[in-house]
Amino acid sequence: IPTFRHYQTVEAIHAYLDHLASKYPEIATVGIMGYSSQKKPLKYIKISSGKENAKVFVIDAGIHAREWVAPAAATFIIKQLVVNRKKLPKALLSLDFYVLPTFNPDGYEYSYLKKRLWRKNRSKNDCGFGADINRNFDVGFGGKGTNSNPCSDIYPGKSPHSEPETQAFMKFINDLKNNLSAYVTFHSYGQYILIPFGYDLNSLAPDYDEMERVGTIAASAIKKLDGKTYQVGNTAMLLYPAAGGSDDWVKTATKAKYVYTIELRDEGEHGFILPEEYILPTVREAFTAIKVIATAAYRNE
Ligand code: 0X9
Ligand code: ZN
Repeated sequence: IPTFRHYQTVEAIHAYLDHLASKYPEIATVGIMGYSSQKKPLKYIKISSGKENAKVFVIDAGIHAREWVAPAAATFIIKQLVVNRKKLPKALLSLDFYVLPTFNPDGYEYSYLKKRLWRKNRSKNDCGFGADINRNFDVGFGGKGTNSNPCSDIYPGKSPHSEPETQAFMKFINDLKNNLSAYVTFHSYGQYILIPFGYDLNSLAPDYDEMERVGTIAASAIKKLDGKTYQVGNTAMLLYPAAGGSDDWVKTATKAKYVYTIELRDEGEHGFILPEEYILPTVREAFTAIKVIATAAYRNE
């Protein structure tokens, strides 16, 4: 049972999902969308509204191995949606949530046990191991913010969708896509609420203005917690252009209106190595953003 005082192993996070599914079988079910290159399950939890044809909200985290606070945020959100269900507003009770807390379990474990600043997955290549899963999608594949050297941290893989984690995720989204209304992928760090597209400059996604409006509400709600500032804007303009991201792919391949990449704490003081005392305040910020986005998704179509 996570307390959010410590970063958890992949096994502990997966065990928590199984625990919730057995304790709350009416609400929570666990599934496996596929397997990583080292054959770890890509485990997700479905938190059901119990309503037929409910709108779907997909949340993932941990596409980058070293961004440990992101899987913690996804785990906290799961806990709020399942264990603290009685406290939830109607919008959150009316959506079906699918949460994948560890998108890159091989990389996370490698970062946890061997090399703290590892970013990519652990698939074999000519340099050794690893493709950046967030460069492996087909939207602008191999373009800005990528490097074809397999030793690079932003190596996109040998071809679009070459990585097993990418393939499993795509199949999973394709199965849900008719009802998909919102998608949030958690990363760290920088404190940004990023809006597609990110593959190139000067390319705003459909619904950009609406996403910006809702993102701005989320940032103000976050500010009321501990006074932290999250900047809201287009990925390529606010952060940098980077092709092949999961956000751009979801926005292109589905009808989801609300698609964001959220970069959690901090602003660079500790960077990826965020001390454990900041886990709880950070994951609360993540859940606050999800509440705002879910409310908008529930109201708008
Ligand atoms: O570079 C990334 O993949 C993300 N930043 S991070 O520092 N966590 O690595 C930002 C991704 C934003 N989305 C796209 N560029 N599509
Ligand atoms: Zn990241």
